[in-house]
Amino acid sequence: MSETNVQQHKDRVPPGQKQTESFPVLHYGDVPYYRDMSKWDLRIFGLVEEEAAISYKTFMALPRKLFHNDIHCVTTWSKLDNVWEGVAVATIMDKIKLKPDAKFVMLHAEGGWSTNLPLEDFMAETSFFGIKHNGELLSPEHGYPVRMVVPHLYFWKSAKWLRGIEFLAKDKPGFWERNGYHMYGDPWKEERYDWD
Ligand SMILES: Nc1nc2c(c(=O)[nH]1)N[C@H]1C(S)=C(S)[C@@H](COP(=O)(O)O)O[C@H]1N2
Ligand SMILES: [Mo]
Repeated sequence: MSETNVQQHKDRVPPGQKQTESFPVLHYGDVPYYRDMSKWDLRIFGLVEEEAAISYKTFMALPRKLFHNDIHCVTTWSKLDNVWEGVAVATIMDKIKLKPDAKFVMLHAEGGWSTNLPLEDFMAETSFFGIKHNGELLSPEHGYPVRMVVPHLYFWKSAKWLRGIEFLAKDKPGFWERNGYHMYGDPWKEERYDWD
């Protein structure tokens, strides 16, 4: 389908964005192609009473939910009506006791990439750990086996190949945030770059 035939939903597309039907692949660095999932884990660390590491097997056995959302990339594409299968943030966080000064989160991806967001945004009911997109397991390019999805912020906050969740007292810039992107990234306020 050509872009001109896409059904337009102007009210759902933030300023400066264009609707797309495709699912562009964007990231810095190399795509990890996993062979042995026995070495994969999701680490939970920083300002927690007890650090944790969730194995692939345990993570994949967690209860899942469907999430329906629109996503907005800072490079100006927006993709509406995504259906995801994933694990609610609360499913993991119900088992984690945070220290009282935990106020921010750093998401760590395979290979060292990172992105930061406030605890409140991470804990939002619309944020989740994505495993399937539109009925298919995430491809390696889109973040297999697990990516964060935070649809109310620009899509760069949705870390692909998630491997770590770190709780912090103070906000700290992740990879793109150190390279000029906005610390928060609200698409409705066009918080694209740190001078916006
Ligand atoms: N690990 C990791 N996650 C990442 C990135 C990255 O470079 N590394 N780029 C972000 C950016 S800028 C965008 S727009 C989205 C793109 O996701 P997609 O390739 O599934 O469309 O992933 C985000 N998550
Ligand atoms: Mo992006």
